[in-house]
Amino acid sequence: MALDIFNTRAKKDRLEHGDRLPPGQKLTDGWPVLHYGGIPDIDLATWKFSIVGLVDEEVHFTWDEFIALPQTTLRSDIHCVTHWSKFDNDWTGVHIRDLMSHVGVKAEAKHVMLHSYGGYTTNVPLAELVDDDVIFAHSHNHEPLEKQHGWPLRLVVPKLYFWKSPKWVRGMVFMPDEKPGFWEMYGYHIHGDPWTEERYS
Ligand SMILES: Nc1nc2c(c(=O)[nH]1)N[C@H]1C(S)=C(S)[C@@H](COP(=O)(O)O)O[C@H]1N2
Ligand SMILES: [Mo]
Repeated sequence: MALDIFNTRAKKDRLEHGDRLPPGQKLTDGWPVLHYGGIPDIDLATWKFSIVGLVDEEVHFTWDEFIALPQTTLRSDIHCVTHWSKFDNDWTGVHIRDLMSHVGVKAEAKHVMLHSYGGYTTNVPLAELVDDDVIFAHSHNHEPLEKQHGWPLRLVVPKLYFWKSPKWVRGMVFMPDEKPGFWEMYGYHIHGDPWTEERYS
């Protein structure tokens, strides 16, 4: 009876971590692999990262150029729309602000479409992308990313559901308006805030 409240892992996790675990989430010990389609073949020798759209000048990085940018490690929690969360992930790579110092963004730009090798896309508001907690990561918990988790580079936007953190990321397009990416076109929420459960629309 009194223990009924412990009858699901989600309720128990929420009691123990309520301030840190968004509603409807439960903690996972491992790290699930989730993506649509196959793992793209990527060659660092031809890898390119492109910044286009509403920018003063397009910017392109080779792998060597990208990896020469200042390196940062940030710790954050993962919240996946399929109800698992994973605390305390150390991501190492290039902070969004260190990348954006190389980009002149036009005043009309308000949203960004992230593009990945393999064709995946996802949209993020500019103000939530260029923010303290956002990093382009090549390593997780001090080990290079495994292919299945986005090697050589993935974006991490921890304040949004994890589908907004594209693996195998290859560039971004600055846009005036909010436009849906891949999952957003198939019914996922256009914004994806885990704290207000913006899961599906
Ligand atoms: N390129 C790409 N990135 C992607 C996806 C995808 O299908 N393709 N899936 C997203 C979804 S729905 C989730 S939950 C996370 C899963 O990341 P993980 O496999 O490292 O846990 O990646 C996101 N990034
Ligand atoms: Mo997901």
